[in-house]
Amino acid sequence: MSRLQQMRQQMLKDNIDAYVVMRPENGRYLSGFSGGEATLYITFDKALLLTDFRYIEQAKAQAPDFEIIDAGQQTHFSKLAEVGQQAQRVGFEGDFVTYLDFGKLKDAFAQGELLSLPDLVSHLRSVKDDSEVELIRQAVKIADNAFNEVLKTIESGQTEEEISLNLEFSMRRAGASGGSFEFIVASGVRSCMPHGTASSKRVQSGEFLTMDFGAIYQGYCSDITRTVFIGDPEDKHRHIYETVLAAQLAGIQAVAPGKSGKEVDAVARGVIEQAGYGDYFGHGLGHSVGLAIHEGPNLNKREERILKPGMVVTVEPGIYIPDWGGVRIEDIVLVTENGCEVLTKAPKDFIVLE
Ligand SMILES: [Mn+2]
Repeated sequence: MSRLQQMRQQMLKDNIDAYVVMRPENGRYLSGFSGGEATLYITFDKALLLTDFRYIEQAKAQAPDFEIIDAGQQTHFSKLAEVGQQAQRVGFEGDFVTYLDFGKLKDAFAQGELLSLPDLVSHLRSVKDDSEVELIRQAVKIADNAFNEVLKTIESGQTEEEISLNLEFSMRRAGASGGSFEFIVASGVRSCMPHGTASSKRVQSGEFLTMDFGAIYQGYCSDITRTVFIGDPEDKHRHIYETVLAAQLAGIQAVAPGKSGKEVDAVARGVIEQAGYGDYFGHGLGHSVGLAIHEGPNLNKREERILKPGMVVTVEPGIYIPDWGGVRIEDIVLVTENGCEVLTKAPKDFIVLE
């Protein structure tokens, strides 16, 4: 079944006769158009892609199942008012449309009712098809390769920003269109900040170095974290690393269809709690990845949604000790029929650099 057919099936279930897509990832997912600046208007007999002069040719080439409409000098909202005169129950992305745009949508569909259905497309996106999995595999491979390359160049005295830049260069050279988020390169005490983006701090001997980065390949994201040690580790460094690794392996082992996000989270979290570091693991175990770097379902304490084959999630526990440092290890896994396949291949045994 095509994505458009799946979409319409979902619209039937939600009892709506039209849906407006403004989130670029959702538009790309349904239409194939990667230009970003488009509004989709989908009914049971129409699939329209509203864009402007700059993107007409690209949209025609990328979105063959959609009728491409040049909104010209009109806004997408006034065009929607024209094409959507019959619509009675119109779904939209309540988690994306701004307050101002919501007012314009209301004016455009003055005759009908607007329903916030933010999960409609993201629900479809959560299970990846083979072509999507293939692109994610490529994005993961590019990041794995960057880690292996950059590992050879890391030395004390280098700034975190230089390391971040080297990761990006490596991935761009390998075909990535860019990084999938602002990279985290956090060394020494900064490694206790789960989201410490690369700074001008120089890495030194006796420090952990956490690198959390990823590539975008043909629209699809990867996400990997590796923590290495520079210099001579103390027992505590090894112990914290081994604890995080044990939690990560247990988390991966727990990923399977039928499990909820919170069940999987609990398994990895249990390992860290058992070791006495529960208070130092303050974030969720993982999230889904696809056209966006953070998608649902998640793996965390609250996630009730159930994993299904074809979902792609990260498993990324960490321990962060204030004024000391932290460790996080993250892989991407594909949920399969009877468990999961780890897509990330970069080494994750305790790596000690000179
Ligand atoms: Mn992540």
